[in-house]
Amino acid sequence: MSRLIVMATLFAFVLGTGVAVADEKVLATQKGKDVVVTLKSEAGQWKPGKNDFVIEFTSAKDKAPVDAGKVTLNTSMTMSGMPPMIAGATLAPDKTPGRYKGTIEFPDTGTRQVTVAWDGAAGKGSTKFSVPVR
Ligand SMILES: [Cu+2]
Repeated sequence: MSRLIVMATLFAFVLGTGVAVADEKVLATQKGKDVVVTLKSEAGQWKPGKNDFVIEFTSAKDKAPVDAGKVTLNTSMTMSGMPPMIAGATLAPDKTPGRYKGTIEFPDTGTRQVTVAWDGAAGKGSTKFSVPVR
């Protein structure tokens, strides 16, 4: 009886994990000295309108999840003849350590300069990279 329950729990766990991984494609990865920041979403790219995405922080040494504490993500796009277009994301920690869920909205296509900043027990840092919206 108890073995059945263990089996069922394990099965549900493997199934749950498998689905979560299969559903997400990498948008961008930025490797820092200590931390690797990975941006993922179901579509694997950002589009105009509302976008759901995930940020994961892992150790550059052993790929273990890193609790990044308070995380912010801001984007900017330079367009000629007008001030830069700024968009920020709302981020909330997910159930898994080092994993954050976010939503961001873009009015148009074009390459965004993305700045991710974090401040937690494991340290403070920030990184910049670019992501196309198409
Ligand atoms: Cu624009």
